[in-house]
Amino acid sequence: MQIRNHCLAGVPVRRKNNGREGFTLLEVMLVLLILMTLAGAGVFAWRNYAAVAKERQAGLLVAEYARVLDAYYGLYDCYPATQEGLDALRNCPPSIDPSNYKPVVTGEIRVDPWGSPLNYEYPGSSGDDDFDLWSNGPDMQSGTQDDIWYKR
Ligand SMILES: [Ca+2]
Repeated sequence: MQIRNHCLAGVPVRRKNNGREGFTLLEVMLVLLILMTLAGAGVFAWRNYAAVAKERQAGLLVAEYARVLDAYYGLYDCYPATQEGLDALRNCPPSIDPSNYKPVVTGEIRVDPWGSPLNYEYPGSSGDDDFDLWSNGPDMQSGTQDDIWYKR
């Protein structure tokens, strides 16, 4: 890019470049529009990724507590009753002799990625000697389509 300067009566004058050097307002607006579209698509993709990651995390949490419940079953030959809930994994429930009780979980019972406690019922809906365990999912409501269930 060369700019030629001319002198008119001793005053330097910059010559017009007939629009070839620099960007028009339309070009700048078009570039901004493209950048905003790409940024919007990036934010959407990231939110979708974060939602999928939380659902996977909830599935892993449910599976982890199912294994802990099986460990409990291995020790006491029963699952905790619905009323005893997952708290029976760390505090002696009424159905177990306290002198024989050892907690299978230390610390708090973890909640799902949306902050809701897991749901637990025993006996479960299968009718077998098994439990139901599920997360409420993103809507934090039980009994809706986004619930995340433990399945054997
Ligand atoms: Ca739900």
